[in-house]
Amino acid sequence: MAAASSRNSGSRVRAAAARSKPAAKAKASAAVSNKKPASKAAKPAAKPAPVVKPPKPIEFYYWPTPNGSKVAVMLEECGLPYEAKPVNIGRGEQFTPEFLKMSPNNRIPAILDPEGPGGKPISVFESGAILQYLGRKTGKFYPADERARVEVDEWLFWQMAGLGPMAGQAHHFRQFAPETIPYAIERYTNEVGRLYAVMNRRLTGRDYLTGKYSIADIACYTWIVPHQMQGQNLGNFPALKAWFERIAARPGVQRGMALGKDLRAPPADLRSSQDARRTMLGQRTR
Ligand SMILES: N[C@@H](CCC(=O)N[C@@H](CS)C(=O)NCC(=O)O)C(=O)O
Repeated sequence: MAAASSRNSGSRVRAAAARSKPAAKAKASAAVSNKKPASKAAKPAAKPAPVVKPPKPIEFYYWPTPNGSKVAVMLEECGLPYEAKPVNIGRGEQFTPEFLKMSPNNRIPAILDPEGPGGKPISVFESGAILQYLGRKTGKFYPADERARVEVDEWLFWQMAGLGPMAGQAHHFRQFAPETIPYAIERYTNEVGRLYAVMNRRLTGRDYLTGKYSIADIACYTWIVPHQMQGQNLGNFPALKAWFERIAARPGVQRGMALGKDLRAPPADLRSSQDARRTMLGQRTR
């Protein structure tokens, strides 16, 4: 597995800096109180400010694909410190025993949070489960109110079970399949088009899939980014297009989408690289 991306140290510092502010204030006020003239009666020595340890970074195992980018966006949006650990899925790094311990389905993304429940490490695989975990951990983009949460879950699962897999098949048959199979191309392009129309209807008169910007929007967004590879024209879906541009304008989304950009291989590389083809497209029962 490759070493942590240096791009990421920036976000780690940024999140850590935000957290250290209260400690800095506490120190400053302690310093001010120390300057007071000694009073007649000796006062007990001021308690030293508690040491606030910066949170340990979350280890983020990823490759810059729609499922990997979802989690990158969420980490950036939440301002969580993280260490990016690229897993080159074209070279088969998803099959290493260390990775399979965290992600038994040999798929990215996965995270390892050294400060999980009870302060103990926890690993999570499946992008939807990771988004929910980070949402619960931070209280961000995943409402605690049950009615609002059910709505977010509905659209998150819609993406996980519908949009993602169908768009993935469209990518496969349109760009990567060794032979052109018109039936498969038509079937998956039509199904993705149907799903885009469902989203377009949902987004008509709304800014986000549910009440507020949430993990459901994040999950769907990264799958709409490669709409051209799915044979879709956003111009046919005006509400979806407006939503897409709204999400794309968010700085956290832009930072998340930029993670690992330099690692991304153009589709033509996967089509022509025999090794990557065997690894990615030739998997059988193990
Ligand atoms: N349902 C999984 C799907 C993950 C997935 O398909 N990941 C792909 C990249 S987007 C992968 O790791 N492929 C490696 C392989 O095919 O061996 C999730 O959302 O986490």
